[in-house]
This record gives sequence, structure tokens and C-alpha cells, in this order.
Amino acid sequence: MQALTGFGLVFALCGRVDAAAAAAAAAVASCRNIPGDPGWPSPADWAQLNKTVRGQLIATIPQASVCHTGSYSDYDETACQALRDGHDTDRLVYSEPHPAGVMNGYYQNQSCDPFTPTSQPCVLGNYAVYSINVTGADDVIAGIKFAKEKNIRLVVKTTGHDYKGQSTGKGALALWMWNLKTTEIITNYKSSGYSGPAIKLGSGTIGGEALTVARDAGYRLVSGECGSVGVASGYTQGGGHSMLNSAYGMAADQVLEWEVVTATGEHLIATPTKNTDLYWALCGGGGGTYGVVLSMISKIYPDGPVAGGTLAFQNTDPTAYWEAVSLWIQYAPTLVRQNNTIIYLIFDNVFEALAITLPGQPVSAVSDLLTPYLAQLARLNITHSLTTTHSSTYHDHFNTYFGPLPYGASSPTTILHNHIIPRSITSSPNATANLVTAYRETVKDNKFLIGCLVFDVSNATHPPNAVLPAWRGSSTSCNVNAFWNFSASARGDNLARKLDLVERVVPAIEKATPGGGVYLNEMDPWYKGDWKRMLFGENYERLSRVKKRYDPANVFWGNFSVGSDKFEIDGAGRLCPVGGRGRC
Ligand SMILES: *[C@@H]1O[C@H](CO)[C@@H](O)[C@H](O)[C@H]1NC(C)=O
Ligand SMILES: *[C@@H]1O[C@H](CO)[C@@H](O)[C@H](O)[C@H]1NC(C)=O
Ligand SMILES: *[C@@H]1O[C@H](CO)[C@@H](O)[C@H](O)[C@H]1NC(C)=O
Ligand SMILES: *[C@@H]1O[C@H](CO)[C@@H](O)[C@H](O)[C@H]1NC(C)=O
Ligand SMILES: *[C@@H]1O[C@H](CO)[C@@H](O)[C@H](O)[C@H]1NC(C)=O
Ligand SMILES: *[C@@H]1O[C@H](CO)[C@@H](O)[C@H](O)[C@H]1NC(C)=O
Ligand SMILES: *[C@@H]1O[C@H](CO)[C@@H](O)[C@H](O)[C@H]1NC(C)=O
Ligand SMILES: *[C@@H]1O[C@H](CO)[C@@H](O)[C@H](O)[C@H]1NC(C)=O
Ligand SMILES: CC(=O)N[C@H]1CO[C@H](CO)[C@@H](O)[C@@H]1O
Repeated sequence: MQALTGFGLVFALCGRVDAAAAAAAAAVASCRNIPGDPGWPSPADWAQLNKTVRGQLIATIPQASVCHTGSYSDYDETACQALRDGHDTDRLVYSEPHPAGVMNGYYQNQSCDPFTPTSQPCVLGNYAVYSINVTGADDVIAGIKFAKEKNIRLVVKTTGHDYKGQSTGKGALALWMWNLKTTEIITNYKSSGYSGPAIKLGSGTIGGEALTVARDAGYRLVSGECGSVGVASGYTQGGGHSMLNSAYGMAADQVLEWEVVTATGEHLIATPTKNTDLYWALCGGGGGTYGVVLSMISKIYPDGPVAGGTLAFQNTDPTAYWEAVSLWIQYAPTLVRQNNTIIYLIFDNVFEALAITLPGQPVSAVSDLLTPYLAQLARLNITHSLTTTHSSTYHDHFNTYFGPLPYGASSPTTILHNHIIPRSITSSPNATANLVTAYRETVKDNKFLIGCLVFDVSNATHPPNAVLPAWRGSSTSCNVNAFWNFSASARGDNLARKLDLVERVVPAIEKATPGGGVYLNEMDPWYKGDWKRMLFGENYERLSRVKKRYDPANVFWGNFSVGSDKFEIDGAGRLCPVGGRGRC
């Protein structure tokens, strides 16, 4: 029988004993324990867990411990310098393959940082205290059981490519999925709804690895624009945008089967016909919420040539430049009807479409497609540069624009917030003009840049799923981006920029894009909007019911995930149920 956690106990008591006594019990018992709390597991408890998982328990030593004296006794100036040198150019490689590492500087929080003084102690801060190096379902089940019994926070980390800090947490035990890197091509998958090629991916497989395995077998698949993003992880569970969205739909639309361990410790397969509510929720309703995905089987497609291109022009005359940007926002949705996607950036001084993707078309199709728009640029006296490429496979196309695979060279921005723009806005010159006014304000002073994907998933065929409906009614999803400044003294500047983003920039853009939404994988954790509606839309209530069914004890919690408002972080960093402190 499963032990009643402190949380369960408080609710069981409510209404039966006097409120003051319940409140006193709740104040200590209901929050998740952190190190130093009386309820924190003993060394013997951890040793027992380690035995259960056959020695796969890892105590976190933050990567930058080599940069600090005192805490871990492993100070090493050469190793520290190597971290500093690789840091800005390869931020992901820095944290990704490392248990408990997290990409986002906001959650790293300088608790153990290569750029702070050597004498500053290296402390865990938000990094999970222990990680289970997961090798299979039994490890996940053991981790869930331990977290429940000991009332500690549990998080799931694949890569830590994570903007809202779900894959880490103070005092947490992490299920580290990175080593579940199996890949298997299934040439003739058969189910009642689909017959054709598929791939089974362990949840630790990153996009770059999956694309290579698929290419070698003559196929391609829907995966993220950064090769380093996991596929069967939060990416697909949150929806999944891609250069192949217009051809095949969202990443979540591809899924045929999920292999999951639920919070109640059941090891299940969820498909469109089996455990259908769980299948529905995992396809778009957010990662780390309903269960822990071990693997997924998804559709793949015969590979073939891809035409590619880039288009750029400068801002030499602001009136002409911003009119050109406005026209582009209106034209772009008409350019992606035939399986095409386009990724573009808007800066104050330059516009750059940095990846135009035309699957199955000749190179000449790129300039043909753009001809009407290029005529507008000519009318505005704007000179442009256009480049085109031919790739014989999608993998090669990806490698040209976002390589070198498997990781890719780009440094992700970690101050960012998404907005999904309804087609009613991009098809209206006046509404687009309002949006462009907001964009102009956003990018002036070069504090932010806008990065967008143009796609069309309106007619993608897929089983019912929890992808935010706003995706189907949109052709453009954009992020406002800024780079985190990792200098030791830039902390205040970074936080000020985040505040400006959520208090000034995002409200202005949302005002110009009524009826839109927010991609739940690309949001700022300081977001102040109506998050349930913007992230989950009409699916929220049904997702809450699925959550309740598969995670009745709220083992999983992530900021802005379904059910997250039942908890809050207290002054010491503990995860506590809202109202668990004497407000029964
Ligand atoms: C778990 O056990 C393995 C094998 O005995 C050991 O190497 C490792 O350090 C242990 N982990 C912890 C956190 O003690
Ligand atoms: C960062 O650490 C400070 C204490 O140094 C704390 O007050 C703050 O809440 C932390 N921020 C995050 C995002 O954890
Ligand atoms: C995690 O487990 C895998 C597979 O057993 C092993 O190869 C790897 O070295 C482990 N990683 C760490 C950091 O313990
Ligand atoms: C779009 O892709 C689908 C799936 O590969 C294909 O059947 C269709 O012919 C393509 N359409 C165009 C216009 O290329
Ligand atoms: C473009 O340049 C031509 C010739 O220099 C000029 O007549 C025309 O007014 C310009 N058009 C715009 C929109 O600036
Ligand atoms: C668009 O804006 C112009 C100029 O402000 C205005 O005259 C026109 O009525 C507007 N059109 C629509 C459809 O709102
Ligand atoms: C999607 O399907 C609808 C209804 O069949 C059709 O009107 C629309 O043109 C299609 N959209 C695209 C982009 O093909
Ligand atoms: C980062 O912050 C430091 C310290 O405040 C500052 O000197 C530096 O110019 C900043 N870097 C960028 C790229 O803004
Ligand atoms: C819904 C939710 O959990 N939001 C919280 C996310 O994290 C921020 C910053 O810690 C909180 O302010 C929100 O309340």
C-alpha cells in the first residue's frame, strides 16, 4: 500500500479537525521537503534508492564546481577556463549532456557559475540534488515511489532545453532521460489508423540523431529547428514546430504510440485507441505533467530533395523598410501552402529570411515563389539578396541551415516569449500595420529581435490531440528574443530585460494579435497574461481531468503546466500547495 504523503494527509484532515491544528500540521507537512528539512531523506534512504536503481543514482556536482574553491574541493582553473571559453558559443553543450544541468541562465541563477568570483561558494540553488540515470521503466517507477513516500519534488530532464524551468528544481530528484537513446526504424507499422513507415525513439534521442538514423534508412521526420532538442520529450509533448510542419503537421500529429510510466507507477502504452485520454493529452498538452515518456513511435516519410533559400534586405529608409516588413507578414502565409515553411528574423536594421524550405521542389521554385514579393521590394527601392540551395535529402537541407548536426551551432536565446498570430491578423493590412508598430517598438535599440516560423498545419490529418487549437488557425508563430548576458555583473540587466518583455513588449503584441495563443514550450516564466487560455485554450479543462486521473497526487509539477496553480514556491524555494498553509 502506498504511504499517505503529507499533502494527502492535510486534505484528509480538512473539515474533520479544527482549522488551527490542521494549519499547524500543514505548515510543515505539506510542502515538498528540501535539504535541511526534518523530512528530507537520510543518507541511508538515498543509499537504499541507489540500490533499487542498481547504482544509477547521481549526486549533483554542478559543472562549474571546478571554478570555485570551498564547496566541492575540485577547483581547477584550466577546466574552468575551458567552460568559460565554450560557454557563449556552445551554451547547450555546456549544460545539456550533464545530469541536472539547465540551459536557462535565469534558473541557473549564478548558484554555481564560471563567471562569478572563485571565492563565491558553488551551491546547488535550483539544480536537482540527485538524478536517476534512467535506463528503463523500473528506474522511473522507483523514482516516483521514492518522491511520493519522502514528499520531495520530482522533475524530468531530457536535455534541459527548457525555458520555464520544469526540468530542474530546488531540492528535487530528477529523472534524467538522456541515455534512453534507442532508435528503431519500423518500415511497415500497422494500426487501425495508419499503415506505413515509423520510427521508435527513446526519449533521450535528440533531433539531430533521429534525423541521421532516418536519413540513413531513406526517411525524414518532424523535429525541432535546433538539432539538440529531444524529440520524444517536451518538444513533441508540447506540440512541436518544425521546418516540416506544412508538409506533415505538428510533431504531436505524428505520434502513433507513447510508452509511459504514469504518476501512479503504471507502465502503459497510449495510442489513439488505447488509453486514449492519455494519448490525447501527451500529444500537445505539455511535458512532465501526466507521466514520464520512455519512448514514442511516430510517423516518418520517404526522404527526397529539398529546395532551400535565404532572403535579406537592409533598413536604409525606415518608411520603406517597415512597409516591406508589413507586406512580408501578409505575403508569407500565402507562400507556405504547398508544404513550404519559412523562418525569418526581424531586426531594427535588417530583415533576414534565414531558412526557406520547399520540400520536393526544384531550386527555381524558390525565386518563383518570391517573385510577387520581390516586385514589392523593387517598388520600394529596396535592394535584396537572395540565395538558393538544392539538397538531395532533408537531413542535408537541415545541415545547411541549422548544422552541423547532430547539435547545430546556434546559441539559443534564453529570454524569449512566443505569440501565435491568427490568420485574421496576417490577412488584414490594417491589423498587420498595428502589429508592425508593436514590432518596431520592440526591436528599436536592439534590445530584442523577432524570430518567426511561417507554416500551415490547418489541414494536417491526425488523431484527436491536445495541440493548442490556435496553431491550426495561424500561419505565423513568432518569438521575441534576447540573449542572456552571462557576465557576472549583468544579473540586474537580464532581469530588467525580462521585466520589460513581460510588462511592455508582450502586452503590446497581444493587443495587436487578439485571438492568438502562446506556444507552451517557448514562454517566459514571468508571463502575466491569461496563461490557461493562451497556452491550452479550450483544452484546459479536459487536460485537468486527465491530469487528475493519471497524477492524482500531483507528483509532477512544472511552472505553467496543467494544474500548476495548485502550488507555489515559498521563500526558501520549497514547492508548496496553495492553501496548504492554514487556508483549508
Ligand atoms: C550509487 O551507487 C554507485 C555504485 O555503487 C556509486 O558509484 C554511486 O556513487 C552511488 N551514488 C550515490 C549518490 O551515492
Ligand atoms: C536566485 O537566487 C536568489 C538568491 O540568491 C533568490 O532570491 C531568487 O529567488 C533566485 N531566483 C530563481 C529564479 O530561482
Ligand atoms: C548513465 O548510464 C549509462 C547507461 O548505463 C552509462 O553509460 C553512463 O555512463 C551513465 N552516466 C553517468 C553520468 O553516470
Ligand atoms: C506535399 O507533401 C505531400 C506529402 O509528402 C505530397 O503528397 C504532396 O504532393 C506535396 N504537395 C506539393 C504541392 O508538393
Ligand atoms: C524609388 O526610386 C525612384 C528613382 O530614384 C524614385 O523616383 C521613386 O520615388 C522611389 N520610390 C520610393 C517608394 O521611394
Ligand atoms: C484601414 O486603415 C485606414 C487608414 O487608417 C482606414 O481608412 C480604413 O478604413 C481601415 N480599413 C479597415 C478595413 O479597417
Ligand atoms: C484546408 O482545407 C480547407 C477545406 O477543405 C480549404 O478550404 C483550404 O484551402 C485548405 N487549406 C490549405 C492551406 O490547403
Ligand atoms: C554584458 O554585461 C556586461 C556587464 O554588465 C557588459 O559589460 C557587457 O557589455 C554586456 N554584454 C553585452 C553583449 O551586452
Ligand atoms: C502558473 C504558475 O505556476 N506560475 C508561476 C511561474 O513562476 C513564476 C516565477 O516564479 C511565478 O510568479 C508564477 O506564479
